[in-house]
Amino acid sequence: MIAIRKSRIICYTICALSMYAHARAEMAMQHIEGRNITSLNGGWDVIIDPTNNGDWRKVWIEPVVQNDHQFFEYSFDGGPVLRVPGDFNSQRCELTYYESTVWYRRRFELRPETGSRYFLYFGAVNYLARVYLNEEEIGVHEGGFTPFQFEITNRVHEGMNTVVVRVNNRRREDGVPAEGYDWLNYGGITRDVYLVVTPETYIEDYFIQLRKDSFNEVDGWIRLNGERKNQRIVLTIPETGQKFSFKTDGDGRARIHFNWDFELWSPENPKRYDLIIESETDMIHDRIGFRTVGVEGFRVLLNGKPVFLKAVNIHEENPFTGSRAATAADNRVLLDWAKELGCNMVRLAHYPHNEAMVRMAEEMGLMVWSEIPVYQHINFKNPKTVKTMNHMLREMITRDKNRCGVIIWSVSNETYASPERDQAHIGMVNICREMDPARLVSAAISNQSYRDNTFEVWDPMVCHLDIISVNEYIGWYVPWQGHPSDINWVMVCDKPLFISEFGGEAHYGSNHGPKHRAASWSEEYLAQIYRDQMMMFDATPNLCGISPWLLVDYRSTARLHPVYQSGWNRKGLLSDQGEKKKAWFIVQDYFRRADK
Ligand code: GCB
Repeated sequence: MIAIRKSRIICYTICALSMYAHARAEMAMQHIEGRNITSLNGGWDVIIDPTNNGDWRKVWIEPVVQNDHQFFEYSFDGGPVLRVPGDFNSQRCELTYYESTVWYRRRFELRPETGSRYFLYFGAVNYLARVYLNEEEIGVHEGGFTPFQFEITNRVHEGMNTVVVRVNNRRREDGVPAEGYDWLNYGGITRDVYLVVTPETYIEDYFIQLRKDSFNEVDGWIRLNGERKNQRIVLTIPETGQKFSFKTDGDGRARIHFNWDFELWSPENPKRYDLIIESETDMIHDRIGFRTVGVEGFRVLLNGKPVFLKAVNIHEENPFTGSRAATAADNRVLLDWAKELGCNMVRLAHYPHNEAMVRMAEEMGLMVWSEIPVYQHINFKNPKTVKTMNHMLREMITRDKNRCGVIIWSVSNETYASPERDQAHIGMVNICREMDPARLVSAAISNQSYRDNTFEVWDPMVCHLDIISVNEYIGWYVPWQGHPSDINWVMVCDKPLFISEFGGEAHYGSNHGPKHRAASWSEEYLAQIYRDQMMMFDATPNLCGISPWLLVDYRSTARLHPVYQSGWNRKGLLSDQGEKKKAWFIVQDYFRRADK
């Protein structure tokens, strides 16, 4: 009898558990640095859990020994401590290539006040995050490069509170990116964590940019979150002495619409304005620039004038430390190099980089190409994967839509054509246009053929995009089929052409074997690829810009040559120590010429 009852209880429990869905994280509020925040960065206690034992041991529950016979086979106390923000791979040698679970714990003290709301904000956690507060699960987030938050107003208590995060960076067949990619899979709480305090009704989000094709008409919106939906909003631009007033509707939304002759943002004059948005219950400061971007024939126009996109590809990695770029100093190293090269744009590959990087690029006069990690081996047949990529795209646009520096949203890199792929892409392009009609949309494509010196771009997807972005490795993965100046381009539709990737590998200072062989890994071989490419660019009529792959050598588990690569992709114009390869100077010269 007792046995029957027990099995029933077990059955009910299992059934209840299988019905239990994890709560999904909320989309993060706009401009986190402008909020009332307390940093939870610093040392977090961790449990390294390669085989996920922490799940059934319930390590989020603080173990308390009750009697002489009891013990627990886990503890955060006395274990390793990892730095947040930061990837775990570069912090302990046993984690160098680790792709599994690490549990993080951090405590914070609080005296909650009535009338305030509390949020836990994560800049990014790669890849899956499950978050617990005070021994209860509060929700999950999927995706390694976008921010998310949880409201914890009703869960925090006076005194000490404990956050535990289960971080898992295992590659997933249904993930975005999927299982195969050419960069190091840095796991961990890689970006800032904040405790955020807001008023009961707070300014959740806003979009303040110029209307498409306009030089002076701001068209956007502001959204409140909270009980007091109907409020007066005042937008002040102290520098111009302007004040604009709006009213939110029953959904807490106000349309922002006004005209003003702003000094427009451009690489030569990266002008931004201090802006104060004030509701009756909240206030936030931001720095926003205004510019317009569009396409006319084969040209990209910035503020109505043709601009040649002098870009470089960048991974979010500090080569000196071999770790995910996580600090302002890391961002500065990369962007200073891009400026020195002569760039007016950076392609932040292959995922949204940290928000401070995008802001810094804008401040330095660098236009930004921003991308989600819909990369090569993505499984478009799986509706769950498509849902994940759409959500990531929304998170990216939500975060950076007020950054005038961002001129292109890229929805993917080198995906393989199929009906499901096409459908998913059209869906993503529509999301971009709905959320943000004032920017260009593209995707780096590689569905093309190169025969008899004719380069044919046949991927029908490009016709849905504003510019055609092609990754081509002529001279490296594909040998030249004729003289570079005699190249013949065949395009599936007429649009400006951006070469989003090209290049080859060289080991800095390498001088082994004959220079005409790729297997020499020599700088001279790479320099020749660049000379040939430049010749080809000069003969490409609809070219609107180029972006070499890439700024600096970077870590990748896909690069196995023990002498020349040793776990590094060597396509950098700079070595991992920042030394300039010969190809660097060829690009620098080309960018100088492009200005004339
Ligand atoms: C590509 C990819 C980039 C790779 C690069 C390479 O086409 O877009 O992520 O790392 O080639 O080095 O082969």
